Amino acid sequence: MFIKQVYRLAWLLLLVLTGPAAAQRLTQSINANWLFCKDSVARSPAEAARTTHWEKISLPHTWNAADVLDDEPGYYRGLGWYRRMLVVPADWQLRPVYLYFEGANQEAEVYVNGQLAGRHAGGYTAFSVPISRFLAFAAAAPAKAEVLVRLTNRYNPAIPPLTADFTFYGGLYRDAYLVAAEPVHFDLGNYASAGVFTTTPTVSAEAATVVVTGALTNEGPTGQAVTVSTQLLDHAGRVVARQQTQLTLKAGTNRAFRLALPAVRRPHLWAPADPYLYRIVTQVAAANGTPLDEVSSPVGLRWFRFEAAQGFFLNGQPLKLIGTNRHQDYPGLGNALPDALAERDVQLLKEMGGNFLRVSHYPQDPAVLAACDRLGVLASVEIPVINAITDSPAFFQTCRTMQTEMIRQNFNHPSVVIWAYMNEVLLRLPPGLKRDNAAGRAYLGRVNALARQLDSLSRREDPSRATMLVCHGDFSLYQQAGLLAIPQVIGWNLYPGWYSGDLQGFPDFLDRHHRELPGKPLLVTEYGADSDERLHASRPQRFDKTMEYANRYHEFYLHAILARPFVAGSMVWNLAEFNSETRQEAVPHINNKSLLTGDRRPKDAYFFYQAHLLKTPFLRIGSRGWTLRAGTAASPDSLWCRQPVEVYTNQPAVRLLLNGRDLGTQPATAGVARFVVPFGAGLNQLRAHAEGLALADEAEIEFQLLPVNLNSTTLPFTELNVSLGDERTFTDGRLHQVWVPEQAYAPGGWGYVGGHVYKLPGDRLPYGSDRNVLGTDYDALYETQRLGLSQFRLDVPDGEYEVTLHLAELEAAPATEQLAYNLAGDKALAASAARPTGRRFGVLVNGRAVLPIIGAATGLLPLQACSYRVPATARGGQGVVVEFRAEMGETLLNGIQVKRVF
Ligand code: GCB
Ligand code: CA
Repeated sequence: MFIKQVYRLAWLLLLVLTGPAAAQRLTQSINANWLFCKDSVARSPAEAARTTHWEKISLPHTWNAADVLDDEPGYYRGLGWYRRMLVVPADWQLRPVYLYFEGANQEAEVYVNGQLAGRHAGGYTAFSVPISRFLAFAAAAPAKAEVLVRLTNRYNPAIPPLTADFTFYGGLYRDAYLVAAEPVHFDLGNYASAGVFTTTPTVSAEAATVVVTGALTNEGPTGQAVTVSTQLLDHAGRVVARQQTQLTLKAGTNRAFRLALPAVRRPHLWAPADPYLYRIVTQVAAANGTPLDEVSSPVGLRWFRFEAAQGFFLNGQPLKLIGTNRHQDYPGLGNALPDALAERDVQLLKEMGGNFLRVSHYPQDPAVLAACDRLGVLASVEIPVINAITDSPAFFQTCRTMQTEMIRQNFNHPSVVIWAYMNEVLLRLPPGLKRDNAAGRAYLGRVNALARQLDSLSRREDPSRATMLVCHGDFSLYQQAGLLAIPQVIGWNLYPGWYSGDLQGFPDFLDRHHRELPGKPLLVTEYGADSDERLHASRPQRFDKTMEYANRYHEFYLHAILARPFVAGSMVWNLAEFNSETRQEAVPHINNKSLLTGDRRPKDAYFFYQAHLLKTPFLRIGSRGWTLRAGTAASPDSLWCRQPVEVYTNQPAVRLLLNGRDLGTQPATAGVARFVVPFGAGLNQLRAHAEGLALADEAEIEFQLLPVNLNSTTLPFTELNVSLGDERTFTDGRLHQVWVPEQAYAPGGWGYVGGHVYKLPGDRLPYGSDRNVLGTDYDALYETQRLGLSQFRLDVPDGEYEVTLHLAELEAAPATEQLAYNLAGDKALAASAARPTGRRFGVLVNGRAVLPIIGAATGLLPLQACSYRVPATARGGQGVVVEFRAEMGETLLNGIQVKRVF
């Protein structure tokens, strides 16, 4: 009791001595305790308040986390409402109070106590809303206020992006804050920026100058004399330079200030290898010394330039920029990520050895650039003007506002070296327009006008960074539109050997740029190939989505990039798999041109870059996602199957052991040591190590060994899963099954008899379709098929079996919304527009009719997975024979599973 009282006294004393909680700005997150309702009916806040189905949520939040993954095309793009009570302390009556949102997609109206307090357009930049005048304080009591946010992610022709290959998740998907300032504070009304901007006009190894500019606002009732002071602190917190100035602020005014600090001698420079950060703390204080507001941000002392012939230079040294792009979503969370996941992505890029992040295609969470500053990753940021523009004053205005917000909000990040403003803006000319008709030319002129506005705005806002415009691979179109002359750096998104042509098209394109635009620095802002961890091929082909093709693609591209000094840098598309709701591929709704899976596990290509970029010894066994494999024994009496294993390393050679047995060493060429490993049935333990170094990696691979002769006694037949019309192996980690590619029947073994592989004439796919097959997660299996086959047979021993047939009709009307990213032009689209013709055929298993497969009547619907399982008894050495008898159109089979029961 007594002790408690002493404590209380001590507290009181402390309060009296220090006064009320030190004045200054108070910033507090308000992520908890929101209510949400998805409602496109309510029109007004009053109507919304009457709806009863409010759901408790906390920020960050999106309403599209689930519906972008289901089989129903499209996702909710409409209104959502957020509601929250605020309790504002009584002593805030005289303080300017603001709500601050890091991002809301995409049109927001903020109401406080039923009154409109502010609005914002655009889903990727922050905004703040002054709310003091809507707060009602009764005497000395705290004010209660209800905040209501009306938000919509509907299509709006005045707001970019109009279309794009990613999902426009709706929601208050970043952090939200409540800010209470003192009446005199740094400008909180400047495009939601810090209101204080740091530049480093001259930096060299000998000396660096730092200048702070900004504005002060006096929202109080009387004029005030204030001191603005700034201190540059080194990493240890020592003041290395300071400056201050006195100002008089009339009531209700806003006044600019500028503080040039004395030069810092022999500055510790910022660079990817040593991202040394100073900190700058700028304060405004009253005449009596009471601090009123303070803003602090990182400072990296560095200088850079882009050169057309020699690429990028940092601190006077050439530096090849190598990195990735990043989208802001994560499996299961949509775009509503905690900061930690944003930071982790930058960390993963850094661990790869990357030194550049293209923050694409829109400004992202502030945590991303903060991590770039800290970890030493250079960055470009852009606004989402993608594929096309709207030729309207409103669209142009939104773009200019967004560009201004982006630059001012992210100004103080030393990692940023580029402001960009368009991505592949000529990919989709509006309907009816051609590059050579009058309307088309007029449109190109408007795009040019917008590009010029955004480019000069960026140079005016921030002369210290480069401007960039990012194009797709249609050189002459951008040339014709005059776009290549506008920015300081051109970004090219190049996919030869993926969407079109062959790999050699890539270096050819680079050389063309160098020849025709010798004065224009260039970055390869995108390149990549889809790769589905489940798919593998021994003969990889363009567009087969196997890991092996992607590996080959990256090996070729990186080599071409490194061999050309005029290529300032390159960014892989994309760091991780991301959601694009309209995309139909091996994994529907997912773009998997990436170095990491959605849950951020490394694919081989990630190791490949590590092997090239890391300076410290590195060695990893590849194919981490292919630990369950299958294959046919090398010969009728062998008990192993040879398959490739790659080891990624920056060491000269690698030794590989299989279950302790030495498989010898292989030299590592261009970062890869290649082995052919004789896998036995069951568990195979691999251990790779670099000679003479304590550097090793291990992997366990479970192998399902298939007999050559199905009546083998040394390797008895148990089950077989075959993907028809397919050259790839498909590993299903969930059911722990491996599907092998089809083969023609040979006596003693298994395979199809007759028929041909499904392939659309003129299609870019080597075989199969890339349409979303509904009712399955195994799209890749159903997307390939054999047509016109007469049998599928297996010469299995006598016994009882279970046969499962997998079927899907791939002839279907064209998708209503075509893939945004058909960079190959319209030919491929025409091919996928084949009309369903209908078919009817009978199936017999060992002579017994299963059922006639009659199109829709038996469930064989376009793009719908369908399977039938039947028992089969093999007698008298006949094996299992599945017969297909066509009555109308061709027979078909997408997959077959045969399992021995007895
Ligand atoms: C591009 C786009 C990007 C797409 C990518 C692709 O050129 O800029 O947004 O996601 O290609 O995968 O098609
Ligand atoms: Ca955040």
